[in-house]
Amino acid sequence: VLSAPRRCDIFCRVIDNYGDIGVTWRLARQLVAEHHWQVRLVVDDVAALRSIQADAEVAKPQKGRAVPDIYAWKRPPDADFGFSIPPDLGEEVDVVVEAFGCALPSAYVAAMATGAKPPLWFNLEYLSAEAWVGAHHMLASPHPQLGLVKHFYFPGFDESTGGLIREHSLSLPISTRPTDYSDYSALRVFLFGYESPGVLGVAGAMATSANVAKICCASGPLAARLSVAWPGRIDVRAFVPQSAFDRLLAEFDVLLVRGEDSFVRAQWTGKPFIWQIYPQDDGAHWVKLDAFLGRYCDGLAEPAASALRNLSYAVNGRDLPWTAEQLWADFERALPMIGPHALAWTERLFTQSDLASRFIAEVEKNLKSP
Ligand code: TRH
Repeated sequence: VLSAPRRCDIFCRVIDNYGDIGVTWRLARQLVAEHHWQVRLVVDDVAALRSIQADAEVAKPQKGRAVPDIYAWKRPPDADFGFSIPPDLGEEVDVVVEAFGCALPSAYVAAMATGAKPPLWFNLEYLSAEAWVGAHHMLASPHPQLGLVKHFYFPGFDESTGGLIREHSLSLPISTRPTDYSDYSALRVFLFGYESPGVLGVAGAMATSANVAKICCASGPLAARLSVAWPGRIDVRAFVPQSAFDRLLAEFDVLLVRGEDSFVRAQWTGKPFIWQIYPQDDGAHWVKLDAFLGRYCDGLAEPAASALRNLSYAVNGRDLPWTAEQLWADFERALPMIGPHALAWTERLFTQSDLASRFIAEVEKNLKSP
């Protein structure tokens, strides 16, 4: 997509963990590096951002650098920013992204309405494979007083949605170690999950499997628990910068990932993976998990589809009439089918345009309209 180098402010509040900032940072970085946008990322938890990026990338705002400028969003949210945001905002910014309904500071919203041409305002939603997402993508919500319009931008898995974040620099195969899934006798597994009974059970089954040669776990509460439960069996991996995360995942044959961003990155490897979805109090995550599995397992024959589904349910904590050991063994046996299926899924996703391209197309369309 051809685009003018737009000026964009992205706001993010970190609810917990690294997904909110992981997604927004990735998008901000791509808009700058690949589309030459000027992006200011305003985040309330700069420490979370530091955990996922190289220190070299965190610096004071500086014009002309190929990385987003980072601003601390101080609490309470309407208090001042770490660096001043220009008051004549309408003149300064073309696009505003409110990540995951984080609620922009009211003074900022008021300033948005004062420019000659108000900026385009998007709420970037969480990723979901549910069928309704396409119909809600880009729906408009007019502000009751200020004459501003916010659009809901829904990432997703098909052309009717806002797409998935995928840098242009990424191409298949990114694997550093191509796997022959017909021989699953020396598997290398990578774990980046939440500490929960479901994951602990399945990780224990991996630890006792003769077919698993290596288990690496990203440092954190899960790695700490597993290291105690399976001394000598778990390699704890320190966090790598987000820009090195794809290469880390590509070292392994089977991945367990979580949340939103690592879930998408696992798919770019083309490798078999199990998704531990971020649990929601009202159980809404089960619907989302099933929506994804419905799409992902389409075309995967039995018994492989059931092996993948059941292991996914077990990891996410559903009570099932089988042990974790039985479910993991079924999954191992199904790998000769799941392996090629995973790659075909990824290749299919690669034929679609990526999120930033679709986002920019919406921006250009809306900026041109009177
Ligand atoms: O950390 P997550 O579980 O994040 C979340 C948040 O909890 C959020 O509130 C929730 O709404 C959302 O999930 C769905 O998982 P996620 O999304 O995978 O984010 C992790 C980020 O950390 C991702 O950008 C990759 C990055 N990362 C690294 O950069 N280096 C590493 O070594 C590891 C293990 C992860």
